[in-house]
Amino acid sequence: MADQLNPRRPLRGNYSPKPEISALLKVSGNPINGLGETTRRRPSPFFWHPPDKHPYGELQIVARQSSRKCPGAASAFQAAYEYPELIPVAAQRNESPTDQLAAEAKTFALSHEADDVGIAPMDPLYVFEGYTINEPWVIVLALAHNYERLRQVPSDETNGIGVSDVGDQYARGTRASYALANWIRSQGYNANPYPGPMAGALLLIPPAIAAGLGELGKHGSLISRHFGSGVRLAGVTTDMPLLPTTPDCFGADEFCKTCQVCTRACPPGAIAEEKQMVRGIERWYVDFDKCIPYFAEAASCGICIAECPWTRPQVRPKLLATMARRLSQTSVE
Ligand code: B12
Ligand code: SF4
Ligand code: SF4
Repeated sequence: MADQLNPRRPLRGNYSPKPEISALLKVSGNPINGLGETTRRRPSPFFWHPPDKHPYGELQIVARQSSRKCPGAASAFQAAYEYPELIPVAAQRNESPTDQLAAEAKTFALSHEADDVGIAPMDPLYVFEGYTINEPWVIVLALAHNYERLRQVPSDETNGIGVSDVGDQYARGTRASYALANWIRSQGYNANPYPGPMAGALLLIPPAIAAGLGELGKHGSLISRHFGSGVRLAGVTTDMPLLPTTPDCFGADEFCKTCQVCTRACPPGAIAEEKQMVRGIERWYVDFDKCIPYFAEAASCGICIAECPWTRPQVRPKLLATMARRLSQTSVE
């Protein structure tokens, strides 16, 4: 098993946070996330927002330092923060029909580093409290990880390959989202990019699910039929008239109900076995208070997305076939 092969990975139950890290977790993150709340509301600004917007500024600094000290990671993340200039919106509009504009935007994204692309109407519930997004459409881009690199997480001073791949994919997300925003601007419409690694105004997983890029997994990340959980997201909001893409339910949510790979692999045991009520929606949930100390100590961790069976290129096609069979049987019954 990967757990035993990877000397940097403590087994579940063998990890306890360093006291100096625990001391920095002064407020529980789960009430901020709305755990147990039955009414729908926008997400509160949280980790990876400016430190004056949340109570985890010091933990954020520790987390950043712990990833950057790994070989190769500092330059990989640096590239993710190299934001190109945004060009002014052209005076002349591309007045092509909506379906053609949507097709052109997708083609542009796919030829500028995006590995998958989807479109969803903007929903205020995607926007963090205290921020405003005026554009009516969100285009979500998927950037696939290199599995052989990702599976080497967690990283440390002896091996920075996994976290460097995280930085590399964020850098692709920055380039891809800025390129698409600039292309849309060149067509006479407004557009704004939302790349990682900082959170920005836009929560990315819900619009990605609505746009058909995948399903929410038990580990709290999106699972794509093409890349499993080994995928980063970036967004572009725009007033270019577009058409939505449809959600993609290929059986990941159903599979998670009986799979326990991530719950067992997560060293602090942060991944809940059952769905929880969070801001008015019953869904998979990760306990922030348990995840964040290990995340901060272990160079952004990432074990859950690397270990998910859907992420393994040899396993994914078999799971897709099994779940397609299972879903078709359920729909017949
Ligand atoms: C803050 C943040 C974190 C925080 C807190 C996460 C948390 N869940 O509490 C920390 C630092 C712990 C973290 C860790 C990780 N993160 Co993070 N994180 C973010 C960030 C910047 C904002 C998300 C946030 O504020 N969450 C806090 C609240 C809002 O969380 P929540 O209510 O539980 O909602 C989460 C999900 O349940 C879902 N969700 C929310 N509302 C709804 C509604 C519906 C209907 C559904 C179905 C789902 C859903 O989306 C939220 C994503 O965390 C996003 C980027 C972005 N702008 O969205 C990346 C992001 C979610 N992280 C990502 C990843 C991959 C990770 C890690 C694996 C680390 C790593 N090495 O890459 C771990 C996984 C931990 C985990 N299991 O959640 C990716 C996920 C990609 C994917 N395949 O889905 C994102 C999208 C970054 C990116 N640009 O690609 N992260
Ligand atoms: S990122 Fe968090 S939830 Fe995922 S395995 Fe690491 S500690 Fe667990
Ligand atoms: S490891 Fe298993 S339970 Fe966890 S997200 Fe992947 S499929 Fe779902």
